[in-house]
Amino acid sequence: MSDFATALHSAAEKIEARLAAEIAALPDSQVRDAMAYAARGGKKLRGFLVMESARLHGIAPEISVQAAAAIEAIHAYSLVHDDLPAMDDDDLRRGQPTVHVKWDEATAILVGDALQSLAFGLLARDDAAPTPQGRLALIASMAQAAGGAGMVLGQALDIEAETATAPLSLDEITALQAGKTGALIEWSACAGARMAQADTAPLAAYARALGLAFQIADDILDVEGDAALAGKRLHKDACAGKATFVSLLGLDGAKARAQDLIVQAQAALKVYGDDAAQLRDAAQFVIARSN
Ligand code: GRG
Repeated sequence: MSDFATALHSAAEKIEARLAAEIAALPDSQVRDAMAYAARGGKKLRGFLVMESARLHGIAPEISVQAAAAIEAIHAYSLVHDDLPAMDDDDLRRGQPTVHVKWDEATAILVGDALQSLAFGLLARDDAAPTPQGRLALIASMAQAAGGAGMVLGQALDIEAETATAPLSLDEITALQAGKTGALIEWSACAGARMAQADTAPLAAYARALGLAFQIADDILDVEGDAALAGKRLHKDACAGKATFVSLLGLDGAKARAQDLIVQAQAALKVYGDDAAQLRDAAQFVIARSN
């Protein structure tokens, strides 16, 4: 494994264990079991960004793992709700039946709600940041990133686009994705600076380019990933006539744009020097990934 893959794997294990322990401490219930199921697996890339950004600011992993678990709880909630019949209506997530398929829709709604509450609870813990001001900054910015000015807004725009008379323009799809997937990625990359009450601007610039590259890579994977080639991945957006970065830029254009964004993301990290090597590698990983 490369240094980056080892670092991502090691962070993912810590984050997953933290999240599993939090969920296991809840009263025994079906919703608790389904939360544990929804929180398992995945790359834990957002949590990794939190821990790397914290390390850049001299914050120990024992502290940053709380915020890393919190963002992964929010991400897991968003996936459970996104998979619901009222939204994307997906049967599989991370290679397993989705929560509403394995249990039912009511359980899936409650799992998302409870994961979101869990996330805010984690950020409010004494050990979520070195100072109360740091914790408050994490909580306030999470409310912004996850809510009606961030991820939820992006998701709402995406749903509206399904019934729009014309496909979205490049600017519109870029704005939609900045909320839907970009806001949580930006929160993650800025989290360490917030904990330390330091400048978030270089990390925000990094994350904005990274988030967009991530979404473009997702659109590319939809048309040429291993699963797509095997006919297993449903590229619903393209099938539904919805605009994607690939439909708007062409496959080669989308790849070139993603690569440009990675160069841009890496350039934004200059101020941190060699300390930001893992974040630079994370950017490359985002466009080279196969899932
Ligand atoms: C329901 C409010 C609400 C929001 C949902 C994030 C989101 C908004 C929907 C996800 C739809 C989707 C599959 C978007 C493509 C990009 C994306 C977020 C992929 C999943 O993220 P990964 O690849 O997943 O980081 P893992 O499984 O590795 O955690």
